[in-house]
Amino acid sequence: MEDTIAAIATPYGEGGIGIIRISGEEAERILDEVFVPAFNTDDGLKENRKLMYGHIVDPESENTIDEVLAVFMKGPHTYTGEDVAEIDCHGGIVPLRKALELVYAHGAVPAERGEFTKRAFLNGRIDLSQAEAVIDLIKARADKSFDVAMDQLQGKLSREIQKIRAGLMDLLVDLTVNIDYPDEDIEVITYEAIYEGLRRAQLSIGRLLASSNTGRLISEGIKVAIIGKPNVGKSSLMNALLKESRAIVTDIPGTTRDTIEETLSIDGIPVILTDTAGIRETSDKIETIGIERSKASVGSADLILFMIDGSRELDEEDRFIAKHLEPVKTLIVINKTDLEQKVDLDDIRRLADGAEVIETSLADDNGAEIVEKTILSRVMSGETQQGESVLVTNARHEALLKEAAQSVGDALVLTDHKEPLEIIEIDVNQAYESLGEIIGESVGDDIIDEVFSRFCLGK
Ligand SMILES: Nc1nc2c(ncn2[C@@H]2O[C@H](COP(=O)(O)OP(=O)(O)OP(=O)(O)O)[C@@H](O)[C@H]2O)c(=O)[nH]1
Ligand SMILES: [Mg+2]
Repeated sequence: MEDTIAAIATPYGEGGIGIIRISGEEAERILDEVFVPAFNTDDGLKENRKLMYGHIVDPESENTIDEVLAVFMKGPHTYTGEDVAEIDCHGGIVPLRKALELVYAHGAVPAERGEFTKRAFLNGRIDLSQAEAVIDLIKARADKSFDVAMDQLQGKLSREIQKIRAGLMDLLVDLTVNIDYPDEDIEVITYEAIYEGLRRAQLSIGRLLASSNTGRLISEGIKVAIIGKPNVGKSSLMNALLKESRAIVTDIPGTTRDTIEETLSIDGIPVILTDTAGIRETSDKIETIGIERSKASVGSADLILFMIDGSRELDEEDRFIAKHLEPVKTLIVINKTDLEQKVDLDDIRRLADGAEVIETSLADDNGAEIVEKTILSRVMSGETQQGESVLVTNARHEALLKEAAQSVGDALVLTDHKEPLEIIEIDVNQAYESLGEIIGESVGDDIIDEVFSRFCLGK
């Protein structure tokens, strides 16, 4: 953290402005050297947080590099917690590169991915789960994904974790006192009290874990694959959900040859939708490859829309596909209900036992609505529907919560068996540590590096 770092903070390409961000002890000196204000102010550059108009000038050659606005912000009340300077250049590749090179020539070093946010974390301005929320916020593809990231950035998850940890810490203090000074005149902790404290932690951790499935889907998007034999209306459904004619639709079976992926938002939830080639026996080389891809997308999907043409009788092709689907991940969509129906609902239920079945007609303008509603209810299933609850969106957090739940569970069993306090204390401590890793207390450098490697440059 001794280096002063610099990077372009805006996306690569053309735009109104592009911003160079500098952070570290040398930020003020570097800005002073490369920036010439157009107007003399009494306080000069030292005037904190004042946006100044002027030019970036190479002091050696006296060449003007760009016409800019610049600001200096004294730490610690900055994004990184350090002294920060920002230069608003013209948003082109060349002015930004030239200005950045000059900044490097005057002593800054290139920032690594996420290094500004990493410094904010290391300087204690935000905790690790808040830092992770920053990148989720940037990558959010739909409104709800953004909302949960914003909640996390503002510390909603951190506070919940701290509350559980505080409860465990109370337990640890009581346990330690009773272990270390068993003969002293102090209040003796009862197994009942330990049990109660652990139970409370277990419930809170369980609530967070229960939200993680929904949380992940909201944050990363739910992967939905439309599967079925040829000509059942898969591409028609894709187009209806996207509200544009993205995929080719014809009455010729085998129209779609390759998988098509598009992202859309249903009520603020990102959905990554894949239309696939109809699965059937074929000798066509291209179609065969397409069908392989269809099968592959079954594996990676969170939800499979298995489409069946209601106007035709179930056949071997439908049965073959059904055999390869997991019922819990499958939603059977019987399409073409506007035509005379030849399928038998009971047959279909037998086809994929336990899978939910809906009926629709894409000949109808609102045909996709029932599909949208069902996808939504899948995402928002369970107890996580209340807007107020904290959602766990991150796989790292989920894994640590599971570890903590395991330790608390073990401690509960030991308490139940009235095992020695020393042994119980080990598990309670372990749970406390696992939860601490979520907010970045007691985490190793490798984990920190991994978290920030997901970031973009300049953030
Ligand atoms: N009557 C009626 N026709 C439909 C309905 N949905 C789709 N179709 C028609 O069915 C035919 C096949 O539709 P597609 O969407 O291309 O079917 P697909 O499943 O993508 O077919 P492949 O790409 O060949 O696997 C087209 O002529 C559609 O217009 C529906 O609900 N009712
Ligand atoms: Mg198609």
